[in-house]
Amino acid sequence: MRTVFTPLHALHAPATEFFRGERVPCFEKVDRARYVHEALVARGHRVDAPEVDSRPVLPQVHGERYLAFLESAWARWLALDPANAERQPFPSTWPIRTLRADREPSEFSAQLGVYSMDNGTPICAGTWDAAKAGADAAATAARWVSQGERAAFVATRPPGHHAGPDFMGGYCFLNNAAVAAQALRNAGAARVAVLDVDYHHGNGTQAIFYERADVQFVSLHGDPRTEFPFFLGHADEVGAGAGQGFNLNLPLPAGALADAWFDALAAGMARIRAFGAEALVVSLGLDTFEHDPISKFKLSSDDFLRLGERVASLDLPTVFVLEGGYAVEALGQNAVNVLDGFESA
Ligand code: OKS
Ligand code: ZN
Repeated sequence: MRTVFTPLHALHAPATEFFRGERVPCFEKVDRARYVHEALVARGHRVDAPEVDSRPVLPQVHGERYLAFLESAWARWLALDPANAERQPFPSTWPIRTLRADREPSEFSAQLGVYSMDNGTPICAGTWDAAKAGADAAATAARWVSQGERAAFVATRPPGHHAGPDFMGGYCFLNNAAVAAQALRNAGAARVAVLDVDYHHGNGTQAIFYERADVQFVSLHGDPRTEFPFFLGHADEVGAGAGQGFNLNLPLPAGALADAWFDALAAGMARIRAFGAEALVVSLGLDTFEHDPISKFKLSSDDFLRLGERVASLDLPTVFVLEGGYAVEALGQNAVNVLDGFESA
């Protein structure tokens, strides 16, 4: 399969995140993409650098104010104190119920609260450049597929599916899957489906397309009553306005086994067929793996071959975008298994 990768992902390398009240090394680490890249090369998949600038697409899926904030965030953090070069900014105040989000404060960390859904998404010096390179990679894969490639895989990090119209969260900054879907629309696909198979609900992707009928969002994920992102991903979220009926959430209990997961996948795929999608984006989280350190589904490495086979049966031009997956040493094998399953079908 044609795949797109850039070493610029390594510019995003924050040191720590908060976990159970402590600072711990980030789960979303540089090595993730390194292992995936190595496995792609070892398996003989063609790997190219991004060759499309996603800038024209970004404001179609994110607000300009958010984009400007994200691009300038590190420089503004440094401007507060040169010693901040050795520190990571985290939000500490959020405009939740009864507080006003419509009067944006000028203070940096307050703005960080406006543009973040959590304190789990650390920014560092290279975050913008890495995230932008990832969005460029997604736009590149979309171009290849719209020009006739059957499928392409985006081996990128940081991930994207929690990043919403105007906020970061869940390790995500720019929504790569949304960029790919929008780029496919721009290239002429009348209807695009996004199938999100990450363990976590893709709240950002859902939010971006929630009122649109041209991009369908279908997600299987751990039930938000117990799993991140907690505040979106329920079965009664079906889309709104023109988008009503074009959003499908299939939450499963934490601990769900592969059989139940594949039943939900079949239900989601039936809805994609009924929608009449002309192109498909798969938000390919691999944190459904049985040995993932932060998730609770039970897919085996062989199940990822089956996933690839099932997705191929939709018979659509397909862009795979890497999302989560933190069992780092198995990540390459699991990613390649999806691609090999797809190509064998
Ligand atoms: C705790 C981190 C919460 C989990 C983030 C999940 C990221 C992910 N602060 N999304 O698909 O894999
Ligand atoms: Zn995830």
